[in-house]
Amino acid sequence: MPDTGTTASQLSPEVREALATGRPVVALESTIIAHGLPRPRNLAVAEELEGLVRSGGAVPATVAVLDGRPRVGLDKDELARVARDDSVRKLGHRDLAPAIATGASGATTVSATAFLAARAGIRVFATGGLGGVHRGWAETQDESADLRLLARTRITVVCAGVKSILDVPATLQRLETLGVPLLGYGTDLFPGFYLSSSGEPVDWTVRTPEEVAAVMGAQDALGGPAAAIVVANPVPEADQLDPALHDRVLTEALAACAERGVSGQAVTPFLLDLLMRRTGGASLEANLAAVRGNVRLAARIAVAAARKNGAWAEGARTEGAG
Ligand code: PSU
Ligand code: MN
Repeated sequence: MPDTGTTASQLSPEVREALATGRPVVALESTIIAHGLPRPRNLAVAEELEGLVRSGGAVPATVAVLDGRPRVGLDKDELARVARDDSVRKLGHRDLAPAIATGASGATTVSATAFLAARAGIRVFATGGLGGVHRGWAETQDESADLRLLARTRITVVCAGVKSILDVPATLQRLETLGVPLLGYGTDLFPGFYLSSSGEPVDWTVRTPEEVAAVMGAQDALGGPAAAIVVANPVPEADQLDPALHDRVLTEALAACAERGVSGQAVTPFLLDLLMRRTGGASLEANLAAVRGNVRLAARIAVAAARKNGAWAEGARTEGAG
């Protein structure tokens, strides 16, 4: 292969084969595994999420950087390493080059995962909640790199909105300013991550995976600069965190964060962990319910998009190498 001056990601054989034959693939991020969920449950969840993609008829591609090499699709041992190894860092898009150059290992956030997945040719990506504009932005200027990266990356991201620890209206405004299409899935209210609704309206509502695939097709046909499509899929009401408990504990957690001077990359993991402990684990269950729903929906969207592209016929489907 000619040296183009770029570091190619290493695709797992199964993901490579699926992409070459037009089979549906769903990218999964690894920061939620390494830094967003408690051990040892995180590994069980990582495996469960890959299983949900498979039962939806798609191939899972968990993304991470291992020993300085971007990886798209991990085997069982590699997934376990991401879940258990203390030296696994948190890598946003801007951290990729330093991690590669120094041979570091890290879990990828939404920004780094979307970048690597899109570059590998993957069209659909599932996560829990996007990063966004933090409360108190006027003092800290803390806005997740997720937003700007999604504004220039062609990938469809299925999420339960943005994390409710954020300033949700400000984040919605940023998505509008940055030109990122936003679709409510089965709802005209923007989901609230742990909660089914944030109370904020969305302009566009879709109700089936085929409708999402149609938006993807229209965006492709339109051309122009690449942008993501955000599909905001609410956690079912039965699985949401009790809203009163959510509001009370979140206020406490935000105060603790400010008091201890937590900043930068540490803010999101700190808040998610404190919420989990202060809700007796209830926020974790709501988070997991949201992620599971997003992963299932992402698989259905990937299948609908692959069908639409016609390159993939279920009848001709071969079982992958994994
Ligand atoms: N969704 C979850 N849990 C998480 C995250 C998303 O349910 O831990 C992660 C994602 O990787 C997202 C990151 O990109 O949190 C945002 O971190 P920050 O605010 O530092 O950009
Ligand atoms: Mn941040």
